[in-house]
Amino acid sequence: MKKALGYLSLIVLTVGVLLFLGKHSLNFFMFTFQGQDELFAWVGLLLTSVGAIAWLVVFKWLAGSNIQKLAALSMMVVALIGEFVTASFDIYMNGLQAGSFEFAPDEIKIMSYVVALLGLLAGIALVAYTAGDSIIEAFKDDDGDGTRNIFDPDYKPEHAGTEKISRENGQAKDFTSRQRQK
Ligand SMILES: [Ca+2]
Repeated sequence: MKKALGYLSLIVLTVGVLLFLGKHSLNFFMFTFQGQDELFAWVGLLLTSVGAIAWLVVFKWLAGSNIQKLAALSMMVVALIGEFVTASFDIYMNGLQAGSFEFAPDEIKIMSYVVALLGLLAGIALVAYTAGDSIIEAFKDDDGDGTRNIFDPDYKPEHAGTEKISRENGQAKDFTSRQRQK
């Protein structure tokens, strides 16, 4: 039950951040595509919020080789930066249009960055939470030859995979025994 609440929170956070920054990104793309071309504005989300989630899924469950992992991870970062840039620009434009009688454009600019940065940090935190272990794994040096796993052609992910599963099983056992003691 508690775990279900945890998952629910994670989903609410992910969807919320996706909607918040995604909507601002979408506004920006709508601004660049007018009239009938608005459909393409939605495709633009593949470069930002939706793209970040999609690359995260690719990194975690699809990418096999090191190059594929590196590409997925790089694109995830690119998409998050794209999200930050497009969303902050849209927030800024809205701020300017909303009648900037009391605020100087610079103040609106700073606040736009802060708001978009909050979204970016939430996005990074969600990425770290869902794929952090895999990312750390990719940047470890398991065979100790000085080359990180993700850059190392000698690295065998299958071996690390079984090792990881047995470690997870160990933790699961610890957890249940601790639960029983309570
Ligand atoms: Ca290595």
